[in-house]
Amino acid sequence: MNVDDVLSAAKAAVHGAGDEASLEQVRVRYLGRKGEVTALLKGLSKLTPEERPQAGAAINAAKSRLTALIAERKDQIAAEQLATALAEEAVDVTLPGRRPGSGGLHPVSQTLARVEDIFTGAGYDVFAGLEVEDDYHNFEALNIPPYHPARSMHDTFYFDDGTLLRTHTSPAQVHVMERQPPPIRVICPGRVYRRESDLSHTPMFHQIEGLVIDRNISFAHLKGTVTEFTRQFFERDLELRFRPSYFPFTEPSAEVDVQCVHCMGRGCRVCSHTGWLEIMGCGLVHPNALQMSGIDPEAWSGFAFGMGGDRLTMLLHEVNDCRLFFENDLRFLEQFR
Ligand code: 2U9
Repeated sequence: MNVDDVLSAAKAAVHGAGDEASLEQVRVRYLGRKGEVTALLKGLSKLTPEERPQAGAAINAAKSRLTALIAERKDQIAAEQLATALAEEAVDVTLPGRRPGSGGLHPVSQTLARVEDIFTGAGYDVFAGLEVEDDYHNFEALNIPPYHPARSMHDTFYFDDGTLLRTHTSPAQVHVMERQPPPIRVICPGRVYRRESDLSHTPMFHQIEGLVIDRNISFAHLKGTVTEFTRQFFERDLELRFRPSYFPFTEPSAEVDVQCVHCMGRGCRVCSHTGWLEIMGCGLVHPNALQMSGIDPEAWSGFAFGMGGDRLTMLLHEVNDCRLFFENDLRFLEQFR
């Protein structure tokens, strides 16, 4: 084969190489130690001394040309690969960005707000009070003197300085009575603490208590208030049942059951087949509790009620395990946004 034929075959091969690896194969095939151009150079020895300079110059020229062509093609391939990569990895800057996830109120906070809305709509004030209280406001002012058996039910967290974590929100109402002359209409939502922890008790839980003090307040006012509240809270007309009970701070006292919101009273797992769900405790404020906070029980009377915020949330959303509200698993919480 002569130089021109080898050069034109090599040129075609260089153009046909699509990537660096096949270009390298072409280089080896023509310019390698056993390559075709190298073979032509080796063949020079067979020529006469007269023919050799011209033939040698032609082969060297072909070799330089081919080397340059390979280098050029190598740059081309690199440029093509860069262009493809840029096209594939292109970012569409006109696409909308990812928005940060929005937060939401915890389902129990939503329940507290829902109860507050219902009562503020009826003219009540909201007073959250403080979580650290003293023995007087948490117990004594509520007709729970030292050694009263009710104290043992409250399993209190005490601090060294004589203060304690409130075991109910009732001390908030005591502060309202001390500061404000009747008439009083107030709702007190918040966290309360008791030293108990098992399947149905957590050391911190939520309560919402209400207090009304006015002239001639009777149990009828309490029943009417509770009935209208449950109607608004559950958005249904549900049967109510008042069972006699005992609290040191109310007399008479009652516990209120609502017709089961799941089975409408027919009996199901949620209501343990009784048809009823307990939703609150209530009663007429004990005269001693009025007296202790400077309100004359001969001139004024009142009613009070207390509910568990976590329990109300469970009933409203048909959740059967209160631990779910404390684990803060977003997959659970996001369902209430
Ligand atoms: C004052 C006078 C009376 C608040 C009341 C209850 C009944 C009651 C429980 C409900 C579920 C606590 O979270 S729970 O376990 N509460 O049954 N609470 S009457 O009575 C008061 C409060 C303040 C000055």
